[in-house]
Amino acid sequence: MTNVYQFTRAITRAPSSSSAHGLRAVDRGAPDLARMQSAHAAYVTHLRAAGLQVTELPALEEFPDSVFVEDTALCLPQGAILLRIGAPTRSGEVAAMASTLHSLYDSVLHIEGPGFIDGGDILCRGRDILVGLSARTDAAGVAELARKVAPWGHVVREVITPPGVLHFKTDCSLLDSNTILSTPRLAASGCFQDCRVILTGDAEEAAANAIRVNDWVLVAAGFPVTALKLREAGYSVQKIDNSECAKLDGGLSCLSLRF
Ligand code: CIR
Repeated sequence: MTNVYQFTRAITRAPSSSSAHGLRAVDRGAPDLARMQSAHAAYVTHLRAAGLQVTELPALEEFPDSVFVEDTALCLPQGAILLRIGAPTRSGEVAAMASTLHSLYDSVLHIEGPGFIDGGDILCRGRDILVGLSARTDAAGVAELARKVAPWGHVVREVITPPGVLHFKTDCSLLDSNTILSTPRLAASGCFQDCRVILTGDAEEAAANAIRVNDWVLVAAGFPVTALKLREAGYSVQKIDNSECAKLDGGLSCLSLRF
């Protein structure tokens, strides 16, 4: 099994000018498109600086949430799996990702349904894959994923996303094969008992969705306690503006597929 945080490639999609119509649980105003584009460009720059070859896809105006490419697919060393996004307005984003994955992978499977599963609910720890049930991911979706990845040697464990939280990974990130960054509310569910857990700082739950990419941990800017905890634990931290995506309940992991 390859190292869980070492990647050579990523896929991103430019924010669309329809982003103002993106889904959100609470309306804190429309994202500022210019600031979102500039933060997205910085994100891509940091992925490249971390050593990744980045495939940048064009914006899809008909899908306001399509910048959040993570939800469309699961990319594993053995192949990719096109998912079945739980939000009806987003289901067409999966077909829009298919040709790119077919060009990069020999093996591309897809979740056929009737269940639903979003990439934001999937945390890969190498052989073990944790999937959080959420308002977007149901038990049938988890079960189909488990059947699809079993021949590749992966084992899926169904876990719970805290109530009111969009996705499982809204509240956690993998820092290395044995270390998780988590909010206290998710860690309290007991799903990380076999790991070392670094908790986000008080009132810094929005910092939990970070990404470990090779030697770097990319973290949303504005959460100094969590950033300090990560540095003290020995990680190299790169802060990135996530203010506009946060208005659409999106975090840093949502903005790329990494493999
Ligand atoms: C949605 O509600 O689907 C988008 N506004 C945000 C998706 C964030 N994606 C993710 O957490 N993987």
